[in-house]
Amino acid sequence: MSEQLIKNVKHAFEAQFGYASSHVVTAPGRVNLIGEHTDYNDGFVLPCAINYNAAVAASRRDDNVVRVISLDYGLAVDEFSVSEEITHAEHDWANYIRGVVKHLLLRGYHFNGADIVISGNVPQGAGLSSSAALEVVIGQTFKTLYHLAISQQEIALNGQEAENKFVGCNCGIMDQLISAQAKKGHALLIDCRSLKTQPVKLPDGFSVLIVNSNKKRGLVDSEYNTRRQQCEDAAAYFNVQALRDVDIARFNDQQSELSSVIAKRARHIITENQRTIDAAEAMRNNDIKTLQRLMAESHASMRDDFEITVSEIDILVEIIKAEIGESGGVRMTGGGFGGCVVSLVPDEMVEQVIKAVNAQYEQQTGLTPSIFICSAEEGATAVDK
Ligand code: GAF
Repeated sequence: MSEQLIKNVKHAFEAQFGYASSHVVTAPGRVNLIGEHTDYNDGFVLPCAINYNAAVAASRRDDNVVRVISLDYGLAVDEFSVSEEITHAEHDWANYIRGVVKHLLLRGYHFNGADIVISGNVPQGAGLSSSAALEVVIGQTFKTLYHLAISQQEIALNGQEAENKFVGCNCGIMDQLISAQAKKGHALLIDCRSLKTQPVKLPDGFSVLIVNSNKKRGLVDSEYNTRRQQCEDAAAYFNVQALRDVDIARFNDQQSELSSVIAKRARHIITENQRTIDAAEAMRNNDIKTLQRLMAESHASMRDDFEITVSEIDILVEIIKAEIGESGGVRMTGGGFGGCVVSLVPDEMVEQVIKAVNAQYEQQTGLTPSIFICSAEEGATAVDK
């Protein structure tokens, strides 16, 4: 799938700019197996990168101009100068690029201009991090073109900073970090406080099946920011830097004066952190039964305590759960309010699960699902010269 994407950006570069690109760079979207909304609470997450990417063909320019052509927006063009004064663009997609370039400069990296053609096949608005893939691919492009001495971790932090400060979404670090640092065949257990990562091999004989509910996500940013504020209020109540610092015993002991809504939000984060650590351990031990239970508990916690699922997502989870029983796991993935479910399905049951989803989901919701069988892929990389 991404070979086609790479061909497309290379050919379009030559057709649009009249010469061959010097480099092609890709960065993947991601799916989170468990650990939802824990990243901005300094907690743990367990995502893997998927075989859907943002791809760039690029070459240096020496006139301080960045000229970007987007294949996904009908060859729309954005042009700006390399300067710390970069302002907002007319097109939303271009703001991710401008934000990344501006923040690289603010971090003290020096570089000149670039010709860029960009395209992606990460489904947009599905909770699979098409924005993070875009931020990371641009950081990786300037690193590659100008041999910048920037680590993969800093490319991720820079992408997050661009999204927080330039695009205006207060996201955590998970999506950019997994897109920049993922390991093929593995999920990464990320400690979002220290940013240390531990690769955890995906269980043999299982497929990562993602189903997009195609439920249009509404109010995502405002609901996301509200959840974030509620978590900060809870951390202030417990007098800690972040909810990462509260365990369930302390929560049960001291939560009585919290409002019921804030208590539910905090309980999700505190229990989800522990589930994420336990899920990584279960994966290491090939203990699918435990993994299945933790994913089911995570889903229930997102539905009942954090209140970020919608009925279409709950229906999808039930359809898949009824097929796989205790042989695999399923839960909502990503920020919530629509988007996708992720499931770990034994290879021999994949066809049966797809059949069940196709037969039942549309009938129950009126929406047509999109189904992706994914592999866990490597993070951002320059693919050729
Ligand atoms: C979105 C955010 F961008 C991530 O940082 C994370 O908080 C996630 O929602 C929820 O786990 O993808």
